[in-house]
Amino acid sequence: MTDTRYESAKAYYAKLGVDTDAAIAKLKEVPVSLHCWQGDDVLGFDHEGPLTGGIQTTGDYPGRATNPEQLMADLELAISLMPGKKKLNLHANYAIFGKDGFVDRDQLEPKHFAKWVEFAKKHNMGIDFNPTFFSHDKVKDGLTLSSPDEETRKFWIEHGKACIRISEYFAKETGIPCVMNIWTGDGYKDIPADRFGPRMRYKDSIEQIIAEPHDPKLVKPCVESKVFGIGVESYTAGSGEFALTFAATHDNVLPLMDNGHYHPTEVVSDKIPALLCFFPEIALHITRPVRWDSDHVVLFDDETKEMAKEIVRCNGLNRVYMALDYFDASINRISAWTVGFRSWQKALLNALCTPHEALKKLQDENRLTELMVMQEEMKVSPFGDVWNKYCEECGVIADATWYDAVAQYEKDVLLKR
Ligand code: RNT
Ligand code: ZN
Repeated sequence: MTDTRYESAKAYYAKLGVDTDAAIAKLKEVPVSLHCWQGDDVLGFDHEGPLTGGIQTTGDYPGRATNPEQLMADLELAISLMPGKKKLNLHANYAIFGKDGFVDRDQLEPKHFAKWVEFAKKHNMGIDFNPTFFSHDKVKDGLTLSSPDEETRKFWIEHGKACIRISEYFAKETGIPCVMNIWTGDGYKDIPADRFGPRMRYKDSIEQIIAEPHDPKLVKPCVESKVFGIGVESYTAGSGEFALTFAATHDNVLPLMDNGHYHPTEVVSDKIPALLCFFPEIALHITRPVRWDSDHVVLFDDETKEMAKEIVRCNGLNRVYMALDYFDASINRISAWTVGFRSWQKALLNALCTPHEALKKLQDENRLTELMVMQEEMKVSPFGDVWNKYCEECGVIADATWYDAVAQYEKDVLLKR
């Protein structure tokens, strides 16, 4: 059944100049970073207490993972339902303290992540990493790397440096470069009296962090910008201009765009080709903002498709590090992971099955009426048959019945937590 349908879809695409076999083969090689933090509402294992720092999860669906074993078990089920190549995205607050006991974030060492390395190796994944500048009592007055309090700032700089060392350890262990992303929620709720000072301190702090010795082929530091956060509506130190200019003026630092971090009518799909004109490599956080940076589960929607198309048609699949970043606590978390990852896989496959050359030609010849007709035609292409074939080749269930395994696990495991 899949085969006949796939053969007919393949013929449809071939007429447009698209080789669906090649699209499928290509996508199997493209890593997408899966964030560990959807599984436990971004809480991690290094502190008691709520998620703070301008980000929020909402909902109290049962079954949240509360320890490393649970989180790994949940991840394992999610991964088994996702086609394609995965990387694991960890946050520093997911450190696993063994018998030597707890250390604070400025003292973290590779050994605190050894279990994660084991997990990643078992699943053939590289690892990406994030220092955690939130949910901690040393966030002073909402500030970390931009704090006017030198002791506070120093603590967080040391945390960043420790994370560079851990990132290099991940890269060496897995043989795959580690993308290390710096995001802080530093900012002010109301009109600040000094916008320059915090940014100069933020700049100096990140410079000190990246001065920690590392091989730029193994560790890829990124700076993630944000327009505002909950409780820091008026000013964020790491604004768009700040992060972009920082990356542009420092060797081997990548800008990271999170598509929830801009004004609602701005689109990251348009920013991707702009940045690729200048940066050898860039990084993305893929999320779904609903009215604000709400971090809803990624769906196969128009802007998601458009971002994937830009990456593909800029020939940027090996220049853009793609990571998912969302957290929904109101639905089954394993399903949230799976739906989001599968949606981004669909978007990439859809992009790889788009006749970009033919469409560009229409644009360059100013045949914009026909361009519109073709773009609309592509929306009803037999893409689903290519998707089914891709899932089949990856050994995962193509249709929505993958959810049966999640429902069963919810009953057997999650509801008993
Ligand atoms: C917050 C940023 C940041 C976080 C993660 C948990 O708005 O998007 O990337 O979501 O670090
Ligand atoms: Zn993000």
